[in-house]
Amino acid sequence: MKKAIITGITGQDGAYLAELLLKKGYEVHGIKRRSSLFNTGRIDRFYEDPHVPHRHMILHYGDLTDSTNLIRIIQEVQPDEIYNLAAMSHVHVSFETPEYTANADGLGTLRILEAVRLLGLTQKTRIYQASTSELYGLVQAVPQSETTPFYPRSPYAVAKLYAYWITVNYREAYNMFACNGILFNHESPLRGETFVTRKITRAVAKIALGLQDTLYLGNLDARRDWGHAKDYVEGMWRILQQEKPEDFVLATGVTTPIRDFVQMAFAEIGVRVGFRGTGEAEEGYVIENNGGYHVPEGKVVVKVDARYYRPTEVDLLIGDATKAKEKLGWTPTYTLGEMVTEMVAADLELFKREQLLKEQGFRVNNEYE
Ligand code: NDP
Ligand code: GDR
Repeated sequence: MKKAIITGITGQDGAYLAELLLKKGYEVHGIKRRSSLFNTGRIDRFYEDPHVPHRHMILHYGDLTDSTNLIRIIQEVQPDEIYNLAAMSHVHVSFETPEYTANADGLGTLRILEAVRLLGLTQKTRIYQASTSELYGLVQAVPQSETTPFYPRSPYAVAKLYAYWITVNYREAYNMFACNGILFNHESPLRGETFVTRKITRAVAKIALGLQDTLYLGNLDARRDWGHAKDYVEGMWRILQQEKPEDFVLATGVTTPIRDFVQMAFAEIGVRVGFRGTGEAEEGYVIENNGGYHVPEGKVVVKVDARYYRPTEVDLLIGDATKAKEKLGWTPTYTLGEMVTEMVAADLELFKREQLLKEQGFRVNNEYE
């Protein structure tokens, strides 16, 4: 039975990847941070209690900023594969916490590579590094592929640039099987609530149910190449099954402005949204409502709030995943439309459940005084 360690197992990708590896018969070891609240909501579905004999999924407390702890876990597990997904992954927040981001996202990767080297596992353990399309930053050329120059535009991206190159360096210096997946944005119903797609689908669901009035967003002009996380974790696994360690772009090749994502999400509840005005004065309003929800025509549902602008922005991402298609046989299976449908439906269900609980007199979200 193969053993894999997943750092960041409690995150969006960690959850989908753990499920995939369990299905493939792996023993999965997840590293999770201690938190004052449970942070295992995304993996509870397939989590196994420590009292279950012959478990296939085991959680370890750990943190990418603590090398002794990483060395101990890697020594204990002797993994065949490590997927380094843990990171302070929010681009905007990285401007507020640049030093921590460099530590966790940049040096954290070094700590994993160095642990594997010090433990003499260089010829046993394969390492996947979660690199990102944010490396391309200020547009140099499109579509972006493995050979497009990098120009990072945030503390997050700069930290990930270090992680990218230290992975390449350890591969070349110590003959390690260490690979970068340069993944373009990927989303799902499990996406963190403050990333733009999930922020939009949650707001659409809440506006439909009368639980929210307005959705405040930042730059509506930015364009992203959005895929589905389920497809992308399959790509991560394939990257580590190659004969030779190499770096790969995973992307859909389709780019969409934030504004269009908003319109697609509202269309899911039968509401057609139009935009008027420019810059900070731009707003989205209801042109037509053919759905069953009470969202009156003319109502302003989207406003721009400059607090969500970033000091430096990545304007356009569109990926070229030809290499992954040719060498890994990887192509995305979800269209953006299918993903938006799934995300809005999931958030509608979430908030309908919350509404029902409230109507029945139950507290939700720890509403204690
Ligand atoms: P999430 O933010 O959903 O998950 C991040 C995970 O990292 C969480 O489990 C989090 O724990 C954990 N984590 C954060 N800091 C530390 C730390 N110091 N020590 C240990 N664990 C830590 O990210 P995604 O699942 O979306 O992304 C996975 C990886 O892929 C990240 O590295 C991200 O930067 C990268 N990436 C993501 C893309 C995307 O579009 N989703 C695209 C390209 C790259 P907790 O739950 O406790 O917060
Ligand atoms: P990104 O994702 O920065 O691409 O990083 P995010 O969803 O945060 O932003 C995408 C674009 O939307 C614009 N935007 C807003 N973003 C947020 N979060 N909130 C808003 O209100 C808002 N309004 C407009 C942003 O300016 C940006 O242009 C994600 C993360 O998962 C990274 O970890 C990963 O490396 C990259 O994707 C690929």
